[in-house]
Amino acid sequence: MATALNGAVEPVDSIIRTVARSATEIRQGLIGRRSSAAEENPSGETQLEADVWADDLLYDRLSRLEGVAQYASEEREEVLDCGDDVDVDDGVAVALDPLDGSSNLKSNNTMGTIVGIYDEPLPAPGEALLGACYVLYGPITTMVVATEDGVSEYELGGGEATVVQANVTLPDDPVVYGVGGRVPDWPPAIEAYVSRLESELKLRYGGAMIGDINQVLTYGGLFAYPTLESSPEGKLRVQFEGNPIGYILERAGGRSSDGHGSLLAVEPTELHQRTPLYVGNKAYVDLIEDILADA
Ligand code: AHM
Ligand code: MG
Repeated sequence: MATALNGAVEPVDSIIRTVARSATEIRQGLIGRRSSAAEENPSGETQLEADVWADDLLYDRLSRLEGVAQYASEEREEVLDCGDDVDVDDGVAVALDPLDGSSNLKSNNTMGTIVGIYDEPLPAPGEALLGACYVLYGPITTMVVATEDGVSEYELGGGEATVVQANVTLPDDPVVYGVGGRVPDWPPAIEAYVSRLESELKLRYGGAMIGDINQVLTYGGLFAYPTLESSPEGKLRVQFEGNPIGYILERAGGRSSDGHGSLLAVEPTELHQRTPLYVGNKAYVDLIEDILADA
């Protein structure tokens, strides 16, 4: 039997392995699926054919796995119950962003898949995560997996996940930053924060959080999609984006915040709830909390 990825126990290991296998297929299936679907997702964003297709594929694979009790995604209104005999209290719930940053598909740029595995019914706080992972569809396909044991990076190919780095930790000497939203929409506190970031770090912003997060994990630094004048809750969603990414960055030795405390401590009341998000090296996450506390 194969060794568990990053020490994950069942059903977390099966879920992560299934995502890894599906990723190669998803990458291939993006060809010809770059146009808009007729629908909007529950956050009011236009879906691409690829968003809907990847969501269906992952639902099909993950909902069959033993121990998976619930499936939810950024592309569906409601939580789906899986199987007839899996009690939500006994099984796990998976929450996915099937194609994060899919607006990058038109210009053929980086995208990702994000997965959070919770041991509580959805919507659930990040503190209920048993593990999380993301796939990065870059020049090569990689996967970053976090469990209680820490964080590992894998290369995906030929149906195999090959470890390229075990014990991934954020570099101590941060290099890059990326902050979402338009400058005229940034509250004064965010403008002040970004001024500090740009005086000390190098800008890397690609329009897909997973690409930018992988830059932060590789070089150290800070990624934020902050509170905006037009949207105080920012853009990103707690269940599908904030919690899994916060969990991964915290397990890698960094911090996550909604501007006031760890993302993992947010108690969600709605499945598609949004949150401002600040993740990366501790000093820069502490800094935004200090600036917002004084604002
Ligand atoms: P999506 O999940 O619908 O693709 O939206 C999330 C994405 C993030 O990956 C990225 O950080 C952000 O939206 C980019 O937004 P913007 O186009 O405002 O820069
Ligand atoms: Mg997303």
